[in-house]
Amino acid sequence: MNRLSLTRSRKKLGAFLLSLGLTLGASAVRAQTPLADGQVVKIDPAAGKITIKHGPLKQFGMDEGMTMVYRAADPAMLTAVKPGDKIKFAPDRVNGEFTVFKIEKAR
Ligand SMILES: [Cu+2]
Repeated sequence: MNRLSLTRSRKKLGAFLLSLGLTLGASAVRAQTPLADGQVVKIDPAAGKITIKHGPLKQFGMDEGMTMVYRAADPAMLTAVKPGDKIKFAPDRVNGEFTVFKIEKAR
């Protein structure tokens, strides 16, 4: 291996480690994010989507409550709740798409 290609592969490794770090960082943020309150309006298991009515989520520029569709990070989450259930959920935006990472029934 000549010196130039060694430098190139180091750069690739660096970029890989950086993206790995960003990915881990994002999930760490998710784990810490306080759960939002909401209510299940509709579930579409085939599409892996859930419609949730929720209050303001200022971190996403949602200054007022609304009803909106989220993608479920894991479709299995959608079997644990049904329309009408009050929930606590962990939302985030992934590639511009609102995604829910965790759903718990609220007591
Ligand atoms: Cu919203």
